[in-house]
Amino acid sequence: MGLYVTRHSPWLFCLGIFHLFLSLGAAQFPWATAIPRTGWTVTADSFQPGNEAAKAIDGNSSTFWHTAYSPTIAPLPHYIQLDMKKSYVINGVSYQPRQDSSSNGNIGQHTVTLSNDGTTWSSPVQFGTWLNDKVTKSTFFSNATARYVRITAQTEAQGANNPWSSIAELNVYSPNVNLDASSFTPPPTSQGRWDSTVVLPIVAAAGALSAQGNVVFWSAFRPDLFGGSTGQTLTALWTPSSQTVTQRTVTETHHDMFCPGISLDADGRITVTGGNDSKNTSTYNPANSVWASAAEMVIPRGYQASVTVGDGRIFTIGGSWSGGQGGKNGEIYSPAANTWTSLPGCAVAPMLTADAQGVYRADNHAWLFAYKGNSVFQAGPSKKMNWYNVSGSGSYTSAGTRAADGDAMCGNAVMFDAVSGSILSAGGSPSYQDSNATPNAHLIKLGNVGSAATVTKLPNMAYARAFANGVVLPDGTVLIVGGQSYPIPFTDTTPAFPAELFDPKTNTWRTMASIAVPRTYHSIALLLPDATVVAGGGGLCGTGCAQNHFDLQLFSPPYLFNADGTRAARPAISLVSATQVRPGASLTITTAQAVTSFSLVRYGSATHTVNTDQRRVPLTPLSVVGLVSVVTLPADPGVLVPGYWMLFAINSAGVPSVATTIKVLAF
Ligand SMILES: *[C@@H]1O[C@H](CO)[C@@H](O)[C@H](O)[C@H]1NC(C)=O
Ligand SMILES: *[C@@H]1O[C@H](CO)[C@@H](O)[C@H](O)[C@H]1NC(C)=O
Ligand SMILES: *[C@@H]1O[C@H](CO)[C@@H](O)[C@H](O)[C@H]1NC(C)=O
Ligand SMILES: *[C@@H]1O[C@H](CO)[C@@H](O)[C@H](O)[C@H]1NC(C)=O
Ligand SMILES: CC(=O)N[C@H]1CO[C@H](CO)[C@@H](O)[C@@H]1O
Ligand SMILES: [Cu+2]
Repeated sequence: MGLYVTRHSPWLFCLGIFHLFLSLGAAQFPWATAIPRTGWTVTADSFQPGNEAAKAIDGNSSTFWHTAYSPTIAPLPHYIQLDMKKSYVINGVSYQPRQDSSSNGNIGQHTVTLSNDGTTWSSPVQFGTWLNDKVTKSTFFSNATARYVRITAQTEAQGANNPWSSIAELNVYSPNVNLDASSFTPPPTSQGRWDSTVVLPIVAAAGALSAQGNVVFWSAFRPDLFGGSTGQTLTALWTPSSQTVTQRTVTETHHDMFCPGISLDADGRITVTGGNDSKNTSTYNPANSVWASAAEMVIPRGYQASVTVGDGRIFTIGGSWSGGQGGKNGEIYSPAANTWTSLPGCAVAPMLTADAQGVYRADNHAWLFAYKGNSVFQAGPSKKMNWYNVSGSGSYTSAGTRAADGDAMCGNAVMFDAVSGSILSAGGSPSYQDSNATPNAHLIKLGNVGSAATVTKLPNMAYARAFANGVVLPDGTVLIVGGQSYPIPFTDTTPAFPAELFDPKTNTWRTMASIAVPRTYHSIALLLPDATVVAGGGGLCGTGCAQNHFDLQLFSPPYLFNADGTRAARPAISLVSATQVRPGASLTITTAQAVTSFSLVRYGSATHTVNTDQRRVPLTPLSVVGLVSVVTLPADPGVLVPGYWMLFAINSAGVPSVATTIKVLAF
C-alpha cells in the first residue's frame, strides 16, 4: 500500500467512524475525499413510495432510491439530482448499487453532468456503462466546480432490460473540501485538457481501434480479475460518435486474452495472441464484428510483443509470462494462410534484459518496429537493440545499444516519423518491478537495415515512469501518460499524474495537465481519429480492489486550443482521391480550409505499455493549389505498413483535422 492510504487501511477505519457515517458507500482515495452530505437535498424524475430519492444519501446502504414501478412504471431515462447547497471543487462521484439480493435498477449506460446554478448544465464529465454488480463504483474526472450533480440513467446494467433505476448511496468527491470553488481555475490549455471520463464495465487492460470507428477494449475472464481462465474474455465496445459503451463476453474463441500480444493486420483485424490461454490466436474482424479463432502459435506465450511487418505477416517473439519459461524465439503468422511458422534464427537471447526475476520477465514486451524490406527492428526494452530478419528460418543482427540507457522494461518506444526512421524511447526500469524507473529519453534513428542505429540522448522527462503509455500525435509530438516511478504491479503508489509531451522539432519536453487517477499497471492509451487521446484502465486485481480503474479519460492536446483557451477552429478534409491505396501512390486531398501539412498515423493497439501498431508518416505536399494538395506516400511497405491509417490535415497554427481513414493495401 506504500505511500497511500486506501479503504483497506485500519488507520482510516479507526479515525473515520464519524466520516464513515456521513459518507457510507464511499471509499477514500489519496486524491479525493467524499464530501460530507449534511444538509444536502436530492430530487429525481421519479420514485416508488418508500424508495424516495433521499434514500440515496441517507447513509444507510440497506435503503435505496428506486424509480416508480407500481401502479405505473416510469420509463427511462431517469435522473437523480443532488443539491450540495454550495459549490465545491469536485473530482468524482461514487455510486453504490442496491445491496439486497435483487439487481433491479442497477444502472448501466449513464451520464454525470454538473451545474452551479441548477439551470445551466455542463456537458457530461462522465459517461459510459457501469458493471452490473454490487461493488461501489468510484469514478473520477477533472476538477470542476459544482453545487448540483445530476446522474442520468439511460439503461439498466447488462443482463437486464428493465425501465427502472435504483441507487443505494451516492457520494461526491472533492480533491479538498475546503477549497474555495469561486477561485477555482482549471490548468491552462497550453497543458492540454483532460475532458470526459469514459466508464467501462471492465478494466481495460488492452484495447485497439476498430476500422468501424469504435474502440474495442478487453480485460480477462472476468471484468475485474485475471488468472482463472475459463476460455473467455470480457470485452467492451465504445462508440465515440454516440458516447455509448456496450459489453460482450467473447466465448467463441475459447481464449482468455489477458496479457496477450496484439497486432492489427492489413485488413484491420485485431489479432490477439496468447496471454492466459497461451497458444491461442483470436481475431476480431471490424467488418462484421466477429471474433474468430485462428491457428495456434507454435510456442505458447504471454507478455510477448508482436508486430505487423511490411508484407502483412505478423511477427512475435518473447513471452515467458505464460506457457513455460525460456526459449521463446520468434515465429510469424500469415493471415492469408492462417499458419504460424517458426523462425528459430530469430533468437530471443539477444533481446533479454537482466531482470531480477529472470527469464520470466526478461523476454517481455519487446519494442518491435516494422521497417524497410520486411525487416523488424527491436529497440528495447533490453539495452541491446537488434534487427530481426523474418525471411526463411529467420536471423538477427545487433543494432548497437541505446547509448548509456540500461534495460528499460515497461518503458515506451514510439516511431513518430517512420520516413526518417525516428523512434523516441522514454522511461522503463531495469527490472520489471521493485526497481526504480528512469526519466531517460533517447532518439533512435534507423539507418540501413542491419546496421547500428544512431542514438542521441534527449533531455529527461520530468517524471520517472514505468507502466506509462506513449502515443504519437498527428503533428509528430509524442504524449507520455501515466506510469509510476517505482513500478509494482497492482499498486497506485508513486504515480505520475501529469502527462508529458515530447516535441521532436525542439527535442524538449513540456509537462501537460494531470490525469484524474493513477494509470499504472495494465493501463493503456490510444490516439483517436478526432486527434484526442484516450488513456485509462489499470488494475484487474479482483472484487472491490481499489486499484481497479473501470474507466478511461479523454485528453485534448494543446493543439486543439487557441492561446486564449477557447477551442481552435479545425480544418476539415472534404475529399480524398482514394481511401484504399498501395505504398508509393499519390493522393489528392481537398480540404475545406487552408492547410500546410498532412500526416498518416496508423491505427493503434495497446496493452502493457506496448503499441507496435501506431506509427506516424509525415506527408509534405508536393503541390498545393488552393485547397487541393497532392502528397506521395512512402513506397516501402515496411514504412507504410499495410492496414488502417488516420489521415490528418494540419493548418499553419498546428491544428489537426478529424482524420479520414485510409486503408493501405498489402502487396
Ligand atoms: C437502515 O435501513 C434498514 C432498512 O430500512 C433498517 O432496518 C436499519 O435500521 C437502518 N439502519 C440504520 C443504522 O438506520
Ligand atoms: C484455445 O484454447 C483453449 C483452451 O482455453 C482450447 O480448448 C482451444 O482448443 C484452443 N484453440 C482454439 C483454436 O480454439
Ligand atoms: C534476410 O535473410 C535473407 C535470407 O533468408 C537474405 O536473403 C536477406 O538478404 C536478408 N536481409 C537482410 C537485410 O540482411
Ligand atoms: C485537482 O485539484 C487539486 C487541489 O487543487 C490538485 O491538487 C490536483 O492536482 C488537481 N487534480 C488534477 C487532476 O488536476
Ligand atoms: C499465467 C496465468 O495467469 N495463467 C492462468 C490462466 O488460467 C488458469 C485457469 O484456467 C490458471 O490456472 C492459470 O494460473
Ligand atoms: Cu498483465
